[in-house]
Amino acid sequence: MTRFALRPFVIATALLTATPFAVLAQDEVEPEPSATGEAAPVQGTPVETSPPNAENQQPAFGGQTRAPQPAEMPEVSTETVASDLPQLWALEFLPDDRMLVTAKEGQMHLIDADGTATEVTGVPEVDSRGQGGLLDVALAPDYAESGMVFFSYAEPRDGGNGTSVASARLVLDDEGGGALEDVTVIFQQTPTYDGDKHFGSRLVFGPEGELYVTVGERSDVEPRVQSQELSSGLGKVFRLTATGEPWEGNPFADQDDALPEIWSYGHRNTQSAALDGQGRLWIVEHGPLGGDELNRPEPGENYGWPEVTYGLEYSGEPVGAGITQQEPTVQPLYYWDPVIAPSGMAYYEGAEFPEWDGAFLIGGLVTQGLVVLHLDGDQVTTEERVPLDARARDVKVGPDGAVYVVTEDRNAGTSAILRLTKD
Ligand SMILES: [Ca+2]
Ligand SMILES: [Ca+2]
Repeated sequence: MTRFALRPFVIATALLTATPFAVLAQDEVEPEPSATGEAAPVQGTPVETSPPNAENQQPAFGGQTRAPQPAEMPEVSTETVASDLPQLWALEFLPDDRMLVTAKEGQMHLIDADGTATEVTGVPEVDSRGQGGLLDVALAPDYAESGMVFFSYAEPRDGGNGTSVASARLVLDDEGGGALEDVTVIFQQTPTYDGDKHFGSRLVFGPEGELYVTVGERSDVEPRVQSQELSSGLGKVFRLTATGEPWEGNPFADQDDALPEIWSYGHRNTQSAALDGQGRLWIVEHGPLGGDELNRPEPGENYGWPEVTYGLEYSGEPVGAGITQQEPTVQPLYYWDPVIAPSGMAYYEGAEFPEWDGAFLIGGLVTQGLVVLHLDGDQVTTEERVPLDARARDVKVGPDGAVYVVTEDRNAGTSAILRLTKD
């Protein structure tokens, strides 16, 4: 069963209750044309109006889900920067303001200001079946001097595949493209598993140059329980050096039978990660049927999956014993039911959208747009949505302060890049 398969009763629910700002779309089928824009959002009321998948669950604290919409919501203008690109996964801006993008099937491209894409050669072979492929890319903190880039991908291996991280030097050419040189695999998530789901991943450099790597737990019932096992690399956040060694001071470095690269555990499938203004790592995890989670992973902590979750199995049955809260697992700071299906994530600081200063912008695959979370400390105070009528795969704040969103059309196997400015 795939991550996005919805059962018929859920589809029926969506058809009956979908509203312009709570589109619960069946993910394997192109959704009905959205009614986006026909009604104005109402401040003070939650943007999510569909019924939860899990009817009888209670949040651990007020505001943990369905936060109200903010008083100030900007009008957003959208223009298409580039279209008919291969299906993309990730976007980063180079210091020269060009965009470096990864394509799921295993290519990288540089995109210039007029939307022209030119290939970057040297990407290793990837396993692009299912949710696999070439995944995230990150620039080294010293990229301007070193030219080093890091990328994650579903690596074909003996006996299956797994998420791996490689570094390379990006050598730009005079034709608008470039080449990856000195490609080195610095980290391999283990164990290898023969599947096509839940590879994660995101790569985020922290303020000291530490590299956070988020991964998945490979989805199936047999491997997913390894999220709780410290000897397994499934369902973890890792903290590494740029050469893939455990970062000094990692929480399990001195513990027998624990992987020293682990930062936190009990995660499901994390495709969304960003630093906040204080340099702290935040992530958003895919839940199953309900139960997408915002977390701020702290060292050595257990985030519960698959023993503690607000999500249900895709069958509608409880996950495990159906436990939503249990010490000492850490509660999500916020959760969604029904899901948004989180992809990329950015922390907004910029002049274009003063209303969004200090907010997280999260791409929604199922919700087909941006989710904007405003916080006070670690508490989510408001949630707003920016409908884009397309699956949002990655989100970045551009050097101009505009918001850039990678969208994908899986049926066509194409992507576009949208530029969002204030109307
Ligand atoms: Ca990235
Ligand atoms: Ca959790």
